Amino acid sequence: MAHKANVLLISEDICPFSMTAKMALTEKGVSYEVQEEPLPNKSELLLKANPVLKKVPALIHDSKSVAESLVILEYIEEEWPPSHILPRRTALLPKDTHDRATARFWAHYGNRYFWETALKVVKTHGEEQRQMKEETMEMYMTVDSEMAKLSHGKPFFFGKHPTFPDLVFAPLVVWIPALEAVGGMKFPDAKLCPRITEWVNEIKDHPSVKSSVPDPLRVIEGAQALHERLLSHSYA
Ligand SMILES: N[C@@H](CCC(=O)N[C@@H](CS)C(=O)NCC(=O)O)C(=O)O
Repeated sequence: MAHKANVLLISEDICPFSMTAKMALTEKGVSYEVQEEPLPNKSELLLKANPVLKKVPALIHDSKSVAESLVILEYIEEEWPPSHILPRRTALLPKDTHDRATARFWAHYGNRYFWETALKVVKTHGEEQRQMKEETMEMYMTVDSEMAKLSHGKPFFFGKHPTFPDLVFAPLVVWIPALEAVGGMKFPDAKLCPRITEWVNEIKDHPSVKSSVPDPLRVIEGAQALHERLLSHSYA
């Protein structure tokens, strides 16, 4: 059963960082409301909730705001800590201290390096886009080999349950088709990246992921609009 909490997430439906925050709240069974921003237009509420960076996602809990998706993940894990007794709540970090640090490292890598580069595949064109595709491909391969070592044959980065890095990379389930349709970037072949291919197949059916991502066609449409908007600016 969802726990009652006064939680509002300011989001954009195609934004991978917003999807991660939705997945974390769902994993914890926290009921929340969503305000989807019509980016590039920003509501007064977003500007008030994240006055420094003015980006989604921003979480408002009991009238206090938290910005940046990785900070939001940490907040959610602390505010609704893992519990075996009712209300049961899943852990979003592994138990071992070193594993926790490693989970945070891969979440940071996904947020700061992977997504920033992969999104540029749809935000750029020409030589710059070619370079972004190459860098994204290299990162897929890095993540593939590291995930293979960390997961010890289990479905997710740190075992049977998704943790921070799984939730950071999980929006790929709807972004892979958009990167291909809008940026011409194919997902690596299963022979090249077997572990991440298996992981995508597993995580796409995970309940908190399924309920937090939009229709892939909507992501393609949003990515196309972003591509056209940014290109018309760069030619202006
Ligand atoms: N590092 C931030 C990235 C957030 C981000 O880039 N959000 C984009 C949408 S996906 C945004 O709000 N863009 C509007 C803008 O930059 O003005 C996070 O993890 O929350």
